[in-house]
Amino acid sequence: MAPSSNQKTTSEIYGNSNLIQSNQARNLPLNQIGTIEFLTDSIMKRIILLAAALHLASLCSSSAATDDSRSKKQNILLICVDDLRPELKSFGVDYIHSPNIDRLAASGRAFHNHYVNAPTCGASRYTMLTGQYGSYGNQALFARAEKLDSPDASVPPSMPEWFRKNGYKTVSVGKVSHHPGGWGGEDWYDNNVLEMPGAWDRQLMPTGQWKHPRGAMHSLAHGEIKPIGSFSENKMDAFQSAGDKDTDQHDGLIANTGLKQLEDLAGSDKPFFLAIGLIKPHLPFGSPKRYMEPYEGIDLPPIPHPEKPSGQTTWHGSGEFMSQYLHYGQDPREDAAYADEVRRHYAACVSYVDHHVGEILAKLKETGRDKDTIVVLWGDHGWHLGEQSIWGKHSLFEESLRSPLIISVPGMENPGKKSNAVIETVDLFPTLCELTGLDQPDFAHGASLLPQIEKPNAKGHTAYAYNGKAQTLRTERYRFTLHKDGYAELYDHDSPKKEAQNIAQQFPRKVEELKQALLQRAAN
Ligand SMILES: [Ca+2]
Repeated sequence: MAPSSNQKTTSEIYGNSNLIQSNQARNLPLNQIGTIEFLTDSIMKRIILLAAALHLASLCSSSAATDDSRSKKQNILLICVDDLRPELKSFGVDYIHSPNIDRLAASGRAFHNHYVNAPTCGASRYTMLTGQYGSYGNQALFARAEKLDSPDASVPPSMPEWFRKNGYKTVSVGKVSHHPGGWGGEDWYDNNVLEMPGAWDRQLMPTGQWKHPRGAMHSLAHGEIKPIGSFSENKMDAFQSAGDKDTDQHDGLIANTGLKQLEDLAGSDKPFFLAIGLIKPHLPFGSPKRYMEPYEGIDLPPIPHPEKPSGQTTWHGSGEFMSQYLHYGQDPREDAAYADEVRRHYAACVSYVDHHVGEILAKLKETGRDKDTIVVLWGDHGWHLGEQSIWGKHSLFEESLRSPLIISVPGMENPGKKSNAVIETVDLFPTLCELTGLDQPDFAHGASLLPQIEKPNAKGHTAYAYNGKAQTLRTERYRFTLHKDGYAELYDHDSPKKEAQNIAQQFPRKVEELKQALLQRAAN
């Protein structure tokens, strides 16, 4: 199973990223990087700084507001975690060992009803990074990049590009956009094919013994990577507990590179936007051995609503999990002991990621930049661990769409109080602009979460999502799903059955009301 070609060292990646920096500058459309805009920017910066200072004075405690760090904009540290459902102690899952993310939640605002806009990596990251709803599919950002090359196309800047244009140094480490590193081409390692042109001053992806970003994306210990064509043969194990060191599985490398970048950026005069993307708990569920220890021999709570839904829904046959990985004849849908084994390995991956989050937060504190850095932790979508008889994502049920979002602002009031407001991923872009005093991106589809950050009891709005076959709208009480053929699902979260019972037939007026609301959201 050892990969055979295209090995590059980390230092080469650093070298190539310098090349990318110059390529990006050359490729930026003139209307986004023109001289007039730069001249205007210096004037705008003063206005923005004044507005930001006034705003932060009201948001922050007096000690934080008088800190020297207010002389520049606050930094952003964005930690993206792949396929992380709210499987965390701070989100109510008691048996999970997640002390570091829990500490972040205790210092900030944990959004317990954050919903992604698309339950798959590429399409969800598109919405987070552009602030706009987009097409469904993992190639959404590459399709956007192609449009940038067209002289007629009008493509608004992405979130990192928006910050970059406003004086931030922007750096991406690991899986931030869909491809770890943000490149396309063979083995996702062609530095001339960018997923997000203009976004990053530096984009880094350590590969180590996994050889290339495609290998690192689906990896296990000892450099094992997922072979191409794994639907039919040469599959890899679905889970694994192996290795003594954190770098014996791949995320340890991403964390180490992220720590170095954080150290470097912390000493810079410029504000920074650093995004670090960890790949676990994405399949295969592999983590170093010690992360399994908290879960050995413990009883897991029963899987809620494990029955396959009847009637037309967005249920699927768990193809990614069942067909692309080895299960040695076992099936968690029919075997409770095997189901728990899978759940334990997912939990171990969560603890592995949590450890790296702890390292990153400790480094931020060590540099002193914790005083002027907004920290965001975002899961790109959820994952069914057997609920509705699904092992995977891609559905439009709660388990696929709900994911953790934590925003911690230095000096914020009521830290540690959770928000139950229904909010969605596209809200992040306007939120970070408001928090840092940047101009609002009027092209973004979301709403700033400043009300919920200031007041944990503030109401939210509705959350819209899509998966290519259907669209869905989550309100505070209901989930309404509309299929392309017009079929409707309606679920009442105030009822004991929640999403285990479609009540659309009984409540046609509610269906019509939510259908109109959904279509209005889809049209925007
Ligand atoms: Ca994902």
